[in-house]
Amino acid sequence: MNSYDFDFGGISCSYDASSIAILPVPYAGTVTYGQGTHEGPAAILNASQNVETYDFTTGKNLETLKLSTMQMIDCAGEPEEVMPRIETAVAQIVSDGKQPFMLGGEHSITGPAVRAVVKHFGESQIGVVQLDAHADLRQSYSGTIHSHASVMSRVREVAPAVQLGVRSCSIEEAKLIEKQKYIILSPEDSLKTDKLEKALETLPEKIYLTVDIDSIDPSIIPSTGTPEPGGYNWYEINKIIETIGRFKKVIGADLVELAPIEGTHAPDFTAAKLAFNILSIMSGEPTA
Ligand SMILES: [Mn+2]
Repeated sequence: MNSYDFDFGGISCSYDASSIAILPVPYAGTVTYGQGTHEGPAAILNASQNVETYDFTTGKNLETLKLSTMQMIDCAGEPEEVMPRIETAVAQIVSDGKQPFMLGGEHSITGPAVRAVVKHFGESQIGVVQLDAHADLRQSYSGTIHSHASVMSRVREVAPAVQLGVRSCSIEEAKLIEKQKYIILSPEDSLKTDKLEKALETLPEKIYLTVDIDSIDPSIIPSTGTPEPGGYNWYEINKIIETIGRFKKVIGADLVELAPIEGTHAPDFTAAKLAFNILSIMSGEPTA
């Protein structure tokens, strides 16, 4: 399953008329544990066809979103070849005045997307919020600086970041976090509104939001490369996303690391619905 015939959610604006461009990036080049993240974009696009566009709990009508779904990025080749393709595609979307929303793919794809938005909006204009089980702060991993386990090191080279939901890292990363005074909140701390607001206050108004699906508890999402117990439940992650949307302007986002398990479609559907909720805060769609 490496191709798709779908527009996200069955919503098909022309690219010109759209305000958000969905960019599927089926990259899995540096995966180190569970395989299958290259199938994530197609699984999310497929599941999104079955998500009700009216949300009874929030009163949001997602049919009002102006979405266009782009061709999948060609992810064949070494990371040094693939990363520039991603940066170029995201740069084009933002220079056309649209918000990029990437469907991964493994987490390393966030690095070039953040570089593109920082180049477009200017240094110190963009902050990054990451929802993730892992700190992803290794300088390099398995011989490449473009590893999923290094993505926040790449991000922090170009933009300040707040990392939420983190519950796993190496001792070297823990020392780095302490030395650099990086703002990294556990799932529990990030759910305390005062702590979350204080963390968000350190960032510029414009935010790139990167959501690793493993920030959610693996009992809900077993379909991910590196599952880590102790994550958010459905209501918790949405509460955090809502809070980010209330305090910041989300100018770009991604949802990464879904590795679909054949026959287990609830995680794919959950990811598609989460994508809808992220798109909803990006568009500023009012809550009833
Ligand atoms: Mn990650």
